[in-house]
Amino acid sequence: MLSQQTKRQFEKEPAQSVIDAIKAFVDTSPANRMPSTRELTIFDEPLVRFADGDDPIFLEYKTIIAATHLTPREALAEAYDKSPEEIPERLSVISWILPITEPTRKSNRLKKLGPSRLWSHTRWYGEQFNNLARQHVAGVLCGMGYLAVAPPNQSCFMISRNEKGPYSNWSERHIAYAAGQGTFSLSDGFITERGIAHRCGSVVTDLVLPPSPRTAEGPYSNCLFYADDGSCTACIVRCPGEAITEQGHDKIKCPDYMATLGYRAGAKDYDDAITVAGCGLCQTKVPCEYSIPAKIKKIEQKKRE
Ligand code: B12
Ligand code: SF4
Ligand code: SF4
Repeated sequence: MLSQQTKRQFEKEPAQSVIDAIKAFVDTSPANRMPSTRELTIFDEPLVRFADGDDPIFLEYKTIIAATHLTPREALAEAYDKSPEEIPERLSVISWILPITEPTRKSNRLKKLGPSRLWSHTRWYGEQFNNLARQHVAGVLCGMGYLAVAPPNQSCFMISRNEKGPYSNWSERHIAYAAGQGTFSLSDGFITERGIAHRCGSVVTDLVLPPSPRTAEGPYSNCLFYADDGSCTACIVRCPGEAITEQGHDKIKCPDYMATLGYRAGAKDYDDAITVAGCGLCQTKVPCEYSIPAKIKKIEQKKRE
């Protein structure tokens, strides 16, 4: 139950209240703790931004990703068993980025064949926390009387496969792109102000929130390979599965390599409960791990001029 004071604050400053609610959850939830070492958190303070639910980019995703990719309106309609036309006129999408903490990044940087124990725990327990965050954010909004849904937590969420590899009907990196959180990259990873080593989440609601500006020049402009004429290929060298080349990320080789990890990296590194260990070597010990390298390079160039 939300207190009257929380409700009043929410009505007065909806955007700030949503940001505060997500940050407070990340800060205080016991689920954002490494089960192996409770003193370590899994994620740092999140980045929170908003997209207009009817931004035309969501229709473009039906061509860029697949015809099955849901628009925010379709996702909300599915959840409430309504037709998209019955859904209120204005919708917003909340996108958050959960930066992975330093001890986990540091441990993964040392790895060459498969993820560190902390990274695999971030993939497994961190995603369980992310699911709770999705439920929490949707729950707070519903508690305020708004419609709200986290599509990945719904039965309509699907992961399919085509000749390029797996893809979903709600891609949270594409949602983050729509909300101006950053851009894609040579490795496919999503580069934000806090770098590429993160997980992301999202909720659709009919609470009207101000869309965050999308300032990136294009869908790959934060990556040095595209922004600086191929000057960086660090993720190609870093990938033990030979899944990244100058042509991009191979979504068949990558999961095939990850499937062999128990054997290559030593199953003892991961808990028995973990069935997906992840990998993410391409997200650590690379110039985009912490920040937007293309932006830093531009600043350095300006200083020299
Ligand atoms: C299926 C899946 C996979 C598959 C396929 C990945 C992929 N590239 O799609 C496999 C098994 C390979 C995989 C691996 C990993 N995954 Co994964 N995976 C997903 C999942 C469930 C769906 C992704 C999806 O729908 N992709 C759709 C396809 C089309 O996306 P895409 O190929 O990247 O898109 C390209 C084109 O669209 C292109 N593009 C072309 N034209 C245009 C034009 C415009 C305007 C735009 C915007 C884009 C665009 O841009 C993209 C990049 O090239 C998401 C969770 C979710 N619901 O989103 C997590 C997710 C993508 N995975 C994640 C992670 C962390 C990983 C791993 C690091 C494993 C780990 N945890 O250790 C690796 C990293 C692999 C890599 N180099 O990216 C994170 C990504 C966070 C980040 N930092 O980028 C996600 C978002 C999970 C989460 N909720 O945080 N994953
Ligand atoms: S390591 Fe370099 S090329 Fe690879 S994604 Fe990061 S910036 Fe782009
Ligand atoms: S592309 Fe896949 S196999 Fe290669 S480093 Fe990244 S997560 Fe690992």
